[in-house]
Amino acid sequence: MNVKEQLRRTVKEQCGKDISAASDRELYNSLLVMTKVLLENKPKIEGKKRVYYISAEFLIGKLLSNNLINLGIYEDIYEELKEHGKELSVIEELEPEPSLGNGGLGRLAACFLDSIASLGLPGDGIGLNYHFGLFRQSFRDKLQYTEKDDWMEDHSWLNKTGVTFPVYFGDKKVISCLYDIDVVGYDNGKNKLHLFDIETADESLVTEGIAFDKEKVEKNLTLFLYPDDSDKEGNLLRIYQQYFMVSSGAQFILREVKEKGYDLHKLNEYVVIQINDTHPTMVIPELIRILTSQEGFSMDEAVAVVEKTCAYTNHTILAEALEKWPLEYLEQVVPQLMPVIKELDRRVREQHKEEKVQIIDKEKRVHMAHIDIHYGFSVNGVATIHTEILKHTELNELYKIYPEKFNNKTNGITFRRWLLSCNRELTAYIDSLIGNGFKKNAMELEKLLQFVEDNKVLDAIGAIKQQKKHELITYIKEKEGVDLDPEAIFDIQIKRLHEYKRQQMNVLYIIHKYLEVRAGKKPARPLVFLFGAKAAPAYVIAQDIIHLLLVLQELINKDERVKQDMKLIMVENYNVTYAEKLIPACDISEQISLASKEASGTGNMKFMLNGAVTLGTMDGANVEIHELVGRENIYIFGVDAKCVMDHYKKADYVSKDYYKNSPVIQEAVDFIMSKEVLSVGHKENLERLYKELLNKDWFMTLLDLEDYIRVKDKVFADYEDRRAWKKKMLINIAKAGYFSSDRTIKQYNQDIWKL
Ligand code: 26V
Repeated sequence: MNVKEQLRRTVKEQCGKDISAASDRELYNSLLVMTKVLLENKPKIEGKKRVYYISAEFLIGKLLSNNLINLGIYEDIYEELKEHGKELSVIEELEPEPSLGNGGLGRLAACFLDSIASLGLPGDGIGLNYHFGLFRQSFRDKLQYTEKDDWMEDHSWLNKTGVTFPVYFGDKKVISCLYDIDVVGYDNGKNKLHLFDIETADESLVTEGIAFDKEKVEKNLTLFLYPDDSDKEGNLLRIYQQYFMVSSGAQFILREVKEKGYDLHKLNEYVVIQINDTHPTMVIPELIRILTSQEGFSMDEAVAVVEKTCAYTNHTILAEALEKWPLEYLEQVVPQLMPVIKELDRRVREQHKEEKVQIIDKEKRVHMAHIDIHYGFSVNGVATIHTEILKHTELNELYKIYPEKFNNKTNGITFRRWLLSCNRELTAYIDSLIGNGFKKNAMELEKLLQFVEDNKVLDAIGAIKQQKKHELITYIKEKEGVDLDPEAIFDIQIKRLHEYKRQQMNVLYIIHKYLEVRAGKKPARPLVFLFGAKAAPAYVIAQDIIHLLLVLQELINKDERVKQDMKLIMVENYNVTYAEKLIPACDISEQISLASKEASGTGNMKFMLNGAVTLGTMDGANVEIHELVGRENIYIFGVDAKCVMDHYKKADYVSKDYYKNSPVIQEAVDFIMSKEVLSVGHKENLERLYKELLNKDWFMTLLDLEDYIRVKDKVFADYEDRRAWKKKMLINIAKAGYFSSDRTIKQYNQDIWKL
């Protein structure tokens, strides 16, 4: 039976009617049922050795379209629906997006699962099934509000397996239940994403917004992703979650190995565990605990095999994000792990005197990354510059002990989602130019370079960008109620809200521009500034930046004097689905982190692939984008990482000096406390942000602001040479192949996993 016939039959069985008579909801349900059957029938990818990618986050996004693409039936389904007057893109809107991640780290994990399966490698994800994921964001009174995000439905991609494991917190026992989501490769077999949950989770524990009783662990454990960690209860809950994840995961892995009859003493020949940031670090002591207490291993034997099995990826150098748990907290939550952790610490102390490499420090805090580095066989950063900083600065003392463990794996993105699915028009056009080889070998995109002087091709690429702008405009009108001009330049910054990413610098540029336009200096064409970002609930300054954005949005969009020339939109509840609409419509990709702080970034790669030009600092993967596209095809500004690190070392950056010496900076910063801004905003938020910029500015916004303004003005001017701009677009697309996560995963496999 062909797919079209199968769809007709499924709809009939499920809803008792024809496709044309079925509602979009009924069609969505039928598509879900049918696709799950097809997934069920896909062979599991097998091999002697399997990688387990353990991560507290998997930001998988909606799955329908991507599953249809990977199963190779998207076009047939699309056509069959169309013939009956139905739109697949409308139907898929009904699928809820599971928000099981904060940002780049979780999305990377999802891209990796897609590539692992698409390359036919045996590998599964292991994580947690958060009932309400990360919060849903809403804006009221120009402030961020947080609500629970109830993404789970009775019928979904999630399959209950019936497999359970006991997990102990001291003598408190909970039962861990395994749920699976099938991960099908592009034209390949399938792996699984294993998500653990507790049977006793109680959703009624959530009172208002995302508030809940943090102490009833057996009820709240899997309700939310990373609950508020500003207080002790929040921190303890995080440790509970992490241990629950790794204990379930370790038991699951060992069970698979034993079922196959493998010898646990050779665990590393059958299993490799990739530890995604420090959140799953306790898998190391947990495996050692299980092997010694239940499998008859000596401590030496257990340590020897576990350290050949585990590999660690670092995703940040920010001190506040590098986990150091108070020993006392661990003792309270996981007393059974303490003898192991203390023994691991003792062994390190015996070998190394340097205080900076110890597992338990003088303040009795456990450095999770140090466990990973001493007791794992590989440590990798996520972009060249990031790995170099780890080796020579942040983790230098450890690098000196284990130079052979350190390696770089520059991040990548799955082109199935970030090109084939989100930009079908561009995909089809590329296909018509260079054939479809690029879908399996992304480097073939370089074949596009032969068209760099071809006006017809350049115009076609420009026209596709216009079409995607029109689609975004319709979406934004519906979601945010704002009208946008398709002739405008679309300048977009979408990412977690954090001072190091410097959304506040973009805001200061917008203030500067607004004052200029208001004074009569009109831009050559309208400018649209788009933002999307969630801020951690306890991160006060981040809330203030959102507030300023929303205040300016009101001020600017209502101001008759500038209405034709500029618009500012902060979209509500930015997520993967929103990113898929924004990215194809973007002209200028804002990647403006303080050099040295953004480990890699992956949004930068998604934008480039869709023909946006990067405006960025020499940070993270921007450095590699710059190298690939050349200086004509990217806009770089600001100081470099070395300069930033010198400032930190000498503690000689004084933001007020930059403020005092520059009328332009002064005018923009002072506007935050102007009468007109205060008349629509809250003094408390605005004043706090103003003072932060003047008295602290830890991420050196004012240091780079003037250069940012200069270069950004040049970008807008250059956009007017339409032919030259379209060439830049084409070159960015052509050079994006390197950033396919297929390349990244091949490198992980060659250097680390060896599957
Ligand atoms: C998370 C948080 C959460 C609460 C507020 C403070 C804070 C500070 C930093 C972080 C980062 C945690 C690790 C992370 O998400 N890293 C990101 O990993 C991406 C994938 O490798 C990479 O592209 C991003 O540059 C990096 O920030």
